[in-house]
Amino acid sequence: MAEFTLDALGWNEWFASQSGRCRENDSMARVAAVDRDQLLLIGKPGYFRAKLSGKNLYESEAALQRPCVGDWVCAEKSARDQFGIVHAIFDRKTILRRKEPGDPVEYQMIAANVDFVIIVQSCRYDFNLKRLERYLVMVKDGGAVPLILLTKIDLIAPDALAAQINEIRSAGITEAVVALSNVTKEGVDNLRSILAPGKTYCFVGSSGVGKSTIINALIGRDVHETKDVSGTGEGRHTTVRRELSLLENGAMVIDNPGMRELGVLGAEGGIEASYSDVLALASQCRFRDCTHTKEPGCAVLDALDRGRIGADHYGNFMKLRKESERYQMSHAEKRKKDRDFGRFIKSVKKDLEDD
Ligand SMILES: Nc1nc2c(ncn2[C@@H]2O[C@H](COP(=O)(O)OP(=O)(O)OP(=O)(O)O)[C@@H](O)[C@H]2O)c(=O)[nH]1
Ligand SMILES: [Mg+2]
Ligand SMILES: [Zn+2]
Repeated sequence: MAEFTLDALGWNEWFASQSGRCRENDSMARVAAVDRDQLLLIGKPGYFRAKLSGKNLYESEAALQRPCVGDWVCAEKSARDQFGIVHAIFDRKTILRRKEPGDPVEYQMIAANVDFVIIVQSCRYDFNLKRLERYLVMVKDGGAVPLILLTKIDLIAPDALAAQINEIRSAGITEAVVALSNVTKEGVDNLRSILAPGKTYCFVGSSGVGKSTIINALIGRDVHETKDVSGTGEGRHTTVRRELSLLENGAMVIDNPGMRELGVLGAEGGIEASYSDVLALASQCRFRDCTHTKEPGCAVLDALDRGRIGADHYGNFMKLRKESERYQMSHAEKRKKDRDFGRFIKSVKKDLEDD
């Protein structure tokens, strides 16, 4: 099994100053992936599986405090154990988190301790300045450095690409922009050359923009599944979990599911920009919970009747709205499960104390 130095995995002074929280038999390791209560860690001896210690489970009921990809942890693992035990999580140097849809505002961790976040947009279907600006805010908010990656340049003319870059610069955005094609490979070496050993790069962006494809190209083999996009250029959420991988040159990359999967739709996605006319109308409906299908006083249906908005536009809006609602519902159900699980843990703890 490969051996690693902690420095190669991104260890630095920030974490070293906290190493006092590890126990005698613990060693330091980094979270490469999270699968429910199981963690894939990478440390000096290489990759190994681990679980949270019981004590850590109670303390980390808040989603943001649970270990996520990129975290540094103290873990105890002897050769005969199948799983290591995580005793502590280091304070994060940077965080990447996104707002959950809903009120009050809640956050979901995307990754921890990433140095750079590569914001990916496909210049053919996905390019959107407003969304790019929101991503930039999200990245800077957590302390990482943003980079901008435009993919699929094989699908547009060079002057159209130049116009997009010009649009980015005109908006006062000064971050590095790399443009590439995974088909012709133009620009791939350019991206590779800016990835530094020991640094961690997290790729974010809509589904189908080519995140996994470019990461596979950087790794040199297909470890991340990719899939064709539909005719409309809409992705299909091929990647379902976050995973940190090591490149040959020593840089680390984290793949992510497309942001739609994470529920950006509605809150931060294109729906707002593309349907601002319908949303403005919807705010004038008589009922606050109007579904715009049959209610009296519905401003959206009224505009549809008068031909002020097209039937296609209305249909697409309703389709997206349904999709977004389905996501929010499943999200609420998931949270309920998390709460029930928290109660279960508490009751077990209480039983133990009562004994
Ligand atoms: N023409 C063209 N197609 C590309 C390019 N990069 C990726 N694709 C294709 O776009 C599709 C989606 O690519 P993925 O890498 O799966 O996209 P993703 O961003 O990982 O998507 P999620 O995992 O759903 O978030 C695949 O069919 C790729 O072959 C490119 O530069 N040009
Ligand atoms: Mg993917
Ligand atoms: Zn309405």
